[in-house]
Amino acid sequence: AAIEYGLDAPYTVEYHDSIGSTNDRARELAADGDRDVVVVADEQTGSRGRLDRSWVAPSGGIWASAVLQPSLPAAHVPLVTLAAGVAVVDACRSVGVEATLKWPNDVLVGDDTADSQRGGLKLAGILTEMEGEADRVSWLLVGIGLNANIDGDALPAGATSLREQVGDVDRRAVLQTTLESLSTLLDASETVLDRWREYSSTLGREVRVDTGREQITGRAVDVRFPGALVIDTDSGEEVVHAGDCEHLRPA
Ligand code: BT5
Repeated sequence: AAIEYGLDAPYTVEYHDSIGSTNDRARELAADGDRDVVVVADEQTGSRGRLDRSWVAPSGGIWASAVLQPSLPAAHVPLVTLAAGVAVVDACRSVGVEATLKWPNDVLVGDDTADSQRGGLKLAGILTEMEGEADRVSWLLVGIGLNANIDGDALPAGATSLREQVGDVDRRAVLQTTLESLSTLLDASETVLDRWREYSSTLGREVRVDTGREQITGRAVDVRFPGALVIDTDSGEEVVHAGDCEHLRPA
C-alpha cells in the first residue's frame, strides 16, 4: 500500500513501496553527501538488525532511515541511538501506547515479568550507523523499525505492533513526531540521558548483558555518557558500552 510520506522541512523523503533495506539505501545517499533525507519503505525484503541479524519488515510498518547532519564526535554516537529510542517512545505515547526502553535500543510494550524473561514485547528497534574518524563523523544515519499497521501473526514471536496495541495509526504523523523529537533531543543532547532514564524499563532491574566476550549479571543502576549501562554486580560496578541485554525477573 503506497502511502503519502511527505514530511515537514528539513527532511526530504525518498519513498519505496518495497526495498531491500532502507539503511543500505541511506548509506549510499550519505556517502554521496546527501543530508536530512529520510528513506522510507512500506516493506523491506532484506532488512537488518544489529550484528547482521535479520529484521522482519512486512507491508504496513514504519521502516525509515534518516541521514542526519553529523555535528558530533564518533564517540558520542551511542547517545544518538538512545535519543532515537526516546523519540520513538515519544511518538508511541502520542498515539496512546505506553512503550518503554530496554538498553540499548529496544522499544518494548508490556510487563516484563508477565511476558517471560525476554523482557516485554518488542515494538521497535533502532540501528544507528556511521562512518568517520574518532573526532569527526563523516556520515550518520538512524534506522528506525516500528511495527505499525501490522498483524501480530506477521511478526516474530515476542513482537507486537501498534495495530495490536491501539489499532492502525497515521504512519506519516508518527514518523514526523519521531523525527521532530529526535532533532529536539540532538539539539539539547545534555537532556538525552535524563529522558532515557524516564522511559527506561531496564534501570532498577536484574539484567544479564552479553557483550560478545562475556556475560555480566547484576542490577542495572544507571546509564552514563555516552550511552553505557552501569551494572552493580557481586564483584563491583561494571560499565558496559555495547551488548545484548536481557531483563531477568526482579530479584
Ligand atoms: C534492532 O536490532 O532492533 C534494530 C532493528 C532496526 C530495523 C530498521 S528498519 C529500518 C532500517 N533498515 C534496516 O535494514 N534496519 C533498520 P536487534 O537489537 O539486533 O534486534 C533484532 C532481533 O529482533 C531479531 O533477531 C529478532 O529476534 C527480533 N525481530 C526481528 N524483526 C522484528 C520485528 N519486526 N519486531 C520485533 N522484533 C523483531
